[in-house]
Formats: sequence, structure tokens, C-alpha cells
Amino acid sequence: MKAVYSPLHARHDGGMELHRGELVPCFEMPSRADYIRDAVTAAGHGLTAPRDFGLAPILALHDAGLVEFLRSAFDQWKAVGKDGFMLPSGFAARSMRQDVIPPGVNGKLGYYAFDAGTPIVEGTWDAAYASAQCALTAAALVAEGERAAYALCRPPGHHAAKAAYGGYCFLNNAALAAQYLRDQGRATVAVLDVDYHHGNGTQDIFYDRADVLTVSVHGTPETEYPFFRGFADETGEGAGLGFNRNFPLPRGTDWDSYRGVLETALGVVAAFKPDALVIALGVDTYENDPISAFKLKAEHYPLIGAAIARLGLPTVFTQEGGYAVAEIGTNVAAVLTGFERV
Ligand code: SP5
Ligand code: ZN
Repeated sequence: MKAVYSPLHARHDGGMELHRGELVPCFEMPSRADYIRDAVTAAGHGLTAPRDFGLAPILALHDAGLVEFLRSAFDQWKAVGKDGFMLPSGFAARSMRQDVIPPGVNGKLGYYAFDAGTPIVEGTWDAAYASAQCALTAAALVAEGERAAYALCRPPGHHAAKAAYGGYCFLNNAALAAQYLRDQGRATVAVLDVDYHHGNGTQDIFYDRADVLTVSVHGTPETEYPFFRGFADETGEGAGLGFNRNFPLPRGTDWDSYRGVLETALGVVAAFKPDALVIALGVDTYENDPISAFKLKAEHYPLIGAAIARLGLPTVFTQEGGYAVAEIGTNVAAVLTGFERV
């Protein structure tokens, strides 16, 4: 399948994240996309450049204030004499007002971010915008008749909510792909998120809608990031009640435990009978991932791709997490190849 890739991802580089009480170089680094690009190319998935769909699809899903902040954040940072990378130092947590948007850049960081692990650097907007265009382009390829397409999105997107960013994510690429398919006449779309972390942003964006089913299989938020979303009792609200499903799994989950839950999640998707499917594809479920705790091995990624393919749906893959740098490329390519062999 075609792999949509933009070299602009590399502009998002040089940030540090707060990790166990220390600032460390961000695990979400440019080499990730290089490894994936090389592996998917070697596996025969041809690279294609993104088209430009502009800001309209982004503003259709994300809060205008968030988008404007992401666009202008680094300029505001420079205007107060700063350089390097931006992290928030205070959040609108319980007891704090939610209704006041701070006028200054440091306040806005805490207002729009939900963690201190998602640095903004000078090139972050360019990279995030290009990443979103990659997802939209992959969705367009599928809307135009391809069986499947892969968006090599970096930065990733599935943690980015309507009006908040975090988890290395700024714009929700998987949600943009799903909405694009809706806008092209697919009446119902399912998003299945197999990243190690709960897809809280995608859940948030579609939580009150019945036309887009969101399903996520992930490390339990009892111990795993993002900690405050991803529990099994989050099932949607209003018209969306019943159209979100979470499958939290304990640390240490191996393939024998994972495979049955994946089949259950795929069954939820199949029962919805969607017209198209978006896979939020994280490979941080890998046994050697540096920030995750599942035990999947390289041999299991083709099986995941094949299981997804057996749904028989037009499918867009968006790249999410995966941090064991050398292996993420081969694991991603293995999912795509496993899909195509069915
Ligand atoms: C897209 C994606 O995969 N985002 C993940 C963001 C995770 N950021 C915070 C990670 C905190 C991990 N804590 C490490 C515990 C190691 N046992
Ligand atoms: Zn992840």
C-alpha cells in the first residue's frame, strides 16, 4: 500500500520531556520516522507526498484557540526572550478555573497542555501540520478507492483532544482521517487504536457521536499513561452512548493474552458494520519498547495486520507510538505486509 510521508516531520526535534522527575530528550524523536520510512520502503510500500487540505479539516475537529496557540506558540515564546523548547509548569487541575484562558504564553501552555512530556519547538507546528496532511491524504487515497493506505504521521496524534494537546500529540491525525472519510460519504467509520496508550484524544473528539465508533486496546490507565482516561466504563455520552469501547490490559500482557482481546475489539468493530476503518497504529506494544510494558514480539505484528484485514474494510493506518527505535520500522512494515497478504 502507499505510505504517505513528509520530511517536514524532522522540524519537530530537540525537545526534552519530564520523565520520572528528570528532563530527558523526548522519546518521540525524528529517527523514529526514518526507521519506519526505510522499513516500509524496503517492504515495497511506495512513498508518496501529502496533498495540502489546508486548515479547514483541522478546525472542524479542534478548538480554534488550541490551533491558534499551536501555530503561534513558539513565536510567543521567543517574544518573551525564550528559545529551545516549551513545556508547561502549571495546569488547570481540580480547584482551578477552567473558564479563563490566560493571556500570557506560560499560562496558555498550562491551559492547552495536559502533560509536561510534550515539548513544543520552533518547527513543531510545521511538523504537526504536515503530519495531519499525511493522514488526510491517506484517507483521500482510500476514499478514492485504494483498499488501504498508511500515513507515516510524526508527530503522532491519538492523544490530541478537541481542545488539549499532550502525549507527544498536537493534532489528531486518526480523527482527521475518520472525519475525512465521513465527509466523503462513508456513513459510518470505526477507529481502532492499538497503540500501547489509550487513544484519549480520539475518544474525546467522537465521544458524543454515533457515526464514528472508537475502540482502544491499551495498557490500563491504573498504572499507564494517560492515567485519567481509558477505563472500560467510558462508553460514550448522548448520541454517542455505546459508541466508545475501551479494553485496558495489565502491564506484562503477552500475545497469548493480547490476541483474544484484539479479536474481541475487532468483533466490536465488525458488529458496527462501518463503511471504513482507521487504525491508530502504535507499535509501542513491542516487548523492548522503552516506555511501555506489553510483551509482543516481532512475529506478532503480521498477525495483527492479518486480523485487521479479515474485517474486509477500506482501511487507513495512521502512525502513532513506538519507541524502540530500530525495531519500530520492521514492526510497522510487518503489520502492513500482514494486512496485504490476506
Ligand atoms: C503516541 C504515544 O505513544 N504517546 C505516549 C506518550 C507517553 N508519554 C509519557 C510516558 C510516561 C511513561 N512512563 C514511563 C514508565 C516506564 N515504566
Ligand atoms: Zn503510545
